[in-house]
Amino acid sequence: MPQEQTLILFKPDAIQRRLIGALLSRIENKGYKIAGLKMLQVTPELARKHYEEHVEKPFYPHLESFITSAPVVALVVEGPDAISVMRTMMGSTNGREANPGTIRGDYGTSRQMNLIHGSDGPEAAKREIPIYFQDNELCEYSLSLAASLMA
Ligand code: YYY
Ligand code: MG
Repeated sequence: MPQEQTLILFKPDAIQRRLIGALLSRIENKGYKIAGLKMLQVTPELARKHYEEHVEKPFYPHLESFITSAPVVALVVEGPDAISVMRTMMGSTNGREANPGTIRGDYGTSRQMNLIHGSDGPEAAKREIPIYFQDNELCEYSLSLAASLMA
């Protein structure tokens, strides 16, 4: 059961819809630790770095204009199997296909405005976290025993 860190973004639609608290609660209720947290405006340059593998795809211009349209909240979420468990909690990319009970399944019907980003594997997490966070912006701390048991 590896302790992992994953990069999570609450996308512009989540902020516009005032869902920061609701989405953060799901992560905290699950028992994961927040190791980093900030609000920022994604620039086109940052978007191209983050979505490197999608830059040449036909949907990329729309993705870039969406992700740069308003601020996002970036988080580093830490805990056992955090990368894959967060992906499961997010649900499928398209809100119409995402299962009820998942974030995308519960809050939206869009493929593009799908509320949340999460690293899709260990390689991606390792690449994406430093795009958004300097080392000194991440906090190391222990959770109390009760909170750790939840994780
Ligand atoms: O990892 P995930 O966010 O679930 O999907 P990706 O395939 O990595 O695509 C990144 C992002 O791009 C997706 O969250 C929505 C958007 N997108 C799109 O607008 N149209 C597509 N056909 C595919 C993806
Ligand atoms: Mg992806």
